[in-house]
Amino acid sequence: MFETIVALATPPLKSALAIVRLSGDDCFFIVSKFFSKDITKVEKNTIFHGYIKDGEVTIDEVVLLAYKRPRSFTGEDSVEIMSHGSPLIFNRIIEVALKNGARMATNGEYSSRAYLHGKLNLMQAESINDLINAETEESKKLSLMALEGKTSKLIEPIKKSLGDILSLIEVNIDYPEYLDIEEANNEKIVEICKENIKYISKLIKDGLKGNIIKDGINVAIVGKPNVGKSSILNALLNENKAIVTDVKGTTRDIVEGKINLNGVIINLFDTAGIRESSDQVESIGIEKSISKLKDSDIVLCVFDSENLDEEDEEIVKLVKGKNRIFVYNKKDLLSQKEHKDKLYISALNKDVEPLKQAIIDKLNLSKENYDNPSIANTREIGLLENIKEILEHVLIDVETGLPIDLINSQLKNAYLKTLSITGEDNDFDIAKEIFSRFCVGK
Ligand SMILES: Nc1nc2c(ncn2[C@@H]2O[C@H](COP(=O)(O)OP(=O)(O)O)[C@@H](O)[C@H]2O)c(=O)[nH]1
Ligand SMILES: [Mg+2]
Repeated sequence: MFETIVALATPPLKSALAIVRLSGDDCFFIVSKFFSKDITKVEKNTIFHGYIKDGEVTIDEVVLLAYKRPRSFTGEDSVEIMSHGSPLIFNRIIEVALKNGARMATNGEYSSRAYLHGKLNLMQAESINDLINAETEESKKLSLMALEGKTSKLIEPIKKSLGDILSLIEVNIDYPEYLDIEEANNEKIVEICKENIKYISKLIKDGLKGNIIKDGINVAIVGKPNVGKSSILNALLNENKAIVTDVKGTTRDIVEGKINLNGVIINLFDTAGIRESSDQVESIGIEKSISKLKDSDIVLCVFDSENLDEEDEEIVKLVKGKNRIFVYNKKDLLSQKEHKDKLYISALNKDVEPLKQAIIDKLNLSKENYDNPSIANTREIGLLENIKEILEHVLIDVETGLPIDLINSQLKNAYLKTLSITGEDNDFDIAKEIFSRFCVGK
């Protein structure tokens, strides 16, 4: 039994029109109680014109779309009421719907029902959220490919080959007397595991790239005081966002900005200069800088072009192991010859193009990363990593001669994890967790 849910599908603002959406088993029955026409007999998708009523009181003149299941987004009987876009009107429509037996939809409940009724798989449902939140054209394009089901197709080969080998092993375990059935020998298992490991590694690699295009990356600007970090932020943003002075310790709190480089959102964080400081406020700022540099994807390590000292060396130590770019600022003041391998810029002269290019190079994105579907979702990538680990384990176990039924159970586990990527394992708990991140009305 699917209760009838109601929510506003358009923004809660004044506009020309608003859409109130209902979906559920009793949807047509409930709507007929407050609409001027009886829609309970609807057999196919139909458009109506009529009035929303609360008893004798008319609330609005509307256009109503009735979708007969299964030909609706959710796969249930659904209604979209197009009213005039005044909050007074759409809120009243929701109120009468509630009064007549509907209940408010929870976060992502429409998409979750579409998933439960087999209209969307989990990857597609997740992509709806990505599509709505996409900040660049490029990110929107990737999310759309996922919604269209192109991304889920990437999982098919894993599902197929693991499914094949599992059934082969099962047959061998259950009917050892049928010798003509192809033997699921170790060689075959090893071959399939190796093929899948290779394929999954590529999916993960591409997925992480896709994830950068979809979600952007965090870049921290760090260095000792006065090297020009805030000036670099301002030059990259092309605005005077952070305060710039020649007083050491000017920046204390983290200053944020956002730029779009080749369709990738770069979240920039200008930080307090790192040095020994006895000033309480500055010290807190420095602690923030260090924690920011630790959880950034890329760190821009800024130095003065002219001379490096022990303070700079401390910074180099701090960013050890991070994905980093060494930036030599104040190129305009450089008295000696430029070193050919170093990246020189002048934030003062807004000469930061080489830095932008260095960030783009670090991202290492190819045309394929922008044009092809990829599994760019953290949950999905996590599952791929699990599957890969299991298969790597199976390879070791085959080598050490573990009995086939134990290997079989590991392969089964890998297969189940493959199904949970698309939600075909009916693991509704994962689904719940995902849909709770949606906003109501989707
Ligand atoms: N000559 C020159 N001065 C710069 C450049 N970048 C920043 N400065 C100056 O260096 C001082 C410190 O800059 P600021 O951006 O506040 O450094 P921060 O402490 O690292 O954030 C200011 O006086 C800036 O005008 C540059 O490329 N060339
Ligand atoms: Mg600063």
